[in-house]
Amino acid sequence: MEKVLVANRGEIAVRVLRACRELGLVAVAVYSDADRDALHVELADEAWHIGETAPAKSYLNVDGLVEVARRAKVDTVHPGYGFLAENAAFAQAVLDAGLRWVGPKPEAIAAMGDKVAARKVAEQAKAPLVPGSVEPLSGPEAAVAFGERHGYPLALKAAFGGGGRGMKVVGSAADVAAGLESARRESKAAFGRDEVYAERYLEAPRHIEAQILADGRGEVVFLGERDCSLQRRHQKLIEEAPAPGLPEEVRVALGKAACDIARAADYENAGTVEFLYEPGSQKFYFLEMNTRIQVEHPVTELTAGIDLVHAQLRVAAGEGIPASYDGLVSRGHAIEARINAEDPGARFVPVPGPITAWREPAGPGVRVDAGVRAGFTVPQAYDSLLAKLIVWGEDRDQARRRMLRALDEFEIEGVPTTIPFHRLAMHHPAFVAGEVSTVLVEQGMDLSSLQPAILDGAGQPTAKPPPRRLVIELEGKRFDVDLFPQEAVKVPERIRTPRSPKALELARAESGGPGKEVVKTPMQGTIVKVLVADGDTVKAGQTLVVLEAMKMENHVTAHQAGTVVGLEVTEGQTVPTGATIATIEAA
Ligand code: MV4
Repeated sequence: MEKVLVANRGEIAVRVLRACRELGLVAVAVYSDADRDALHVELADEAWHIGETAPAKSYLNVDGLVEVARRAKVDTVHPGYGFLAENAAFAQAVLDAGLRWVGPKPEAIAAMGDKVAARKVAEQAKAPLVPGSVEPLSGPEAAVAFGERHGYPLALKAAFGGGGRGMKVVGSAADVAAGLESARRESKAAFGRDEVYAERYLEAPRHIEAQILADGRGEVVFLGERDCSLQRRHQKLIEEAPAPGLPEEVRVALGKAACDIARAADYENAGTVEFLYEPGSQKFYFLEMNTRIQVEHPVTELTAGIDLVHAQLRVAAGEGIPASYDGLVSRGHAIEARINAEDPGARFVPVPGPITAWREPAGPGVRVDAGVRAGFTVPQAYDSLLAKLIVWGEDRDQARRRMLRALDEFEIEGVPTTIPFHRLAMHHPAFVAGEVSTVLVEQGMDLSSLQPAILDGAGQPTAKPPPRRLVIELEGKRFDVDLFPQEAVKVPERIRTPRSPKALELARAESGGPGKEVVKTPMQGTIVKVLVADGDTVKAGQTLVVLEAMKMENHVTAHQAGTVVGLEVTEGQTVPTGATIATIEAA
């Protein structure tokens, strides 16, 4: 192994390039139009342009990537996570080109990517499973029959999906048809296939996952678990290792189940076996296996004292699992906070745009894995992860305090980020107590203190005009004084509350007049579904269009009942923030 193509972008491309450099390997980056000035391009030994910004034209283009691998004369391809990392056809194309693939064999990727097949593997390995349908559902009738047998709510899941995309929870037989259609559509859009299966839905489980490493010759080691329960709409926000409060015998059983599943799948390289865990019963259930390095791998690295990407490259080179991995003991506690270009004060809407200032925290026990820097423009086309802030402490509380300190040091300007959310989370009594669950963020946290970012007229966050700084010394003590300019700041529509009848009248006029509601796009993105037509009657809360932005589907709804007039969008159209979708005339 001498030269590695890193078929990815952002922080994980940087992470892998660094590992290559440390191992004396030549690291080759690829980039799309939007990534010409990206950090991963600068840090690579070589960089090759692979196409337009749209992922399908660049980071998802199998033939284009294999062609670049050939022209760059690499001997190995590392896929990172996301994009083609769990695409068996890409792994096969890499192998067919005579190159090493840093990951499991295409057969294992395919088996685990098909969640129904994965359940069969777990069954064969005698690992515990959530009760569910083994075959994909033939239609709504089959789902209703399953609901009658196992009870509601049901989880309808994309058989070829993952990460919650394409998953819908249905509370009753009446919701099955709509839930199934929505799961199928999201799955088709995200993964190109629309098979869906059903499981009994657990109400407030913890998400605990096991990191394993397999040499492909039957040896599998368990490298520790991570708790990834703190998420919002299936987007993980905070991960930690070890899982707080997990009884030792459960940890051992979970590690063994993960290794058994990996062996049954004839697995090779690093992988993650996900479980749902119910603290009350101390029962855990196999969810799925991810056949890639994960975003949250650093918390395992810091507690196990290992480098998982080095290990991946070593295993791919045929060196096997490092001997020292046998008797690993976990030390201390690690927490990771995902720093996303999102506005936590506005329902975590992704906000692409230019980063005008960027200063990372440092100091004891602090690690930053970033994919951006000052001056880079965060593209709309990719996910919103800018960086991961990972801290290690001797124990959980030291790690938590260290995270708070590091969050305070992190300075990012130009785009809003999830940092204010993380501060709130680190102070939340349930988090402090280690009582995490997958519903904590959405149901247990009061996020109302998070202010929306200041937006300009077009709905984009203004790069806050930097304050003028004045340093004064008063009786020998230094004070930094920030002077803010006096111009009126345009307040975004969603936080404007008309206070007087006159203001109310003006607001109405602006919104289309009395009885009219102009529905606008809350963010820039692509219209993937138009669910209404001019003249349709809609109820308040009814979805008008589905808007995809930064890989998430967002349902744009009518706020009042009425008739749709002046529909202005079509499927496939790209829209900016604040574009008019339609007007709803009150009935
Ligand atoms: C579930 C579940 C409850 N019951 N399955 C969401 C992501 C996907 N990997 C599986 N997910 C879930 N599957 C059953 N039968 C709850 C979730 C779930 C979840 C899982 C892991 C992490 C966060 C989650 C948040 C909400 C729901």
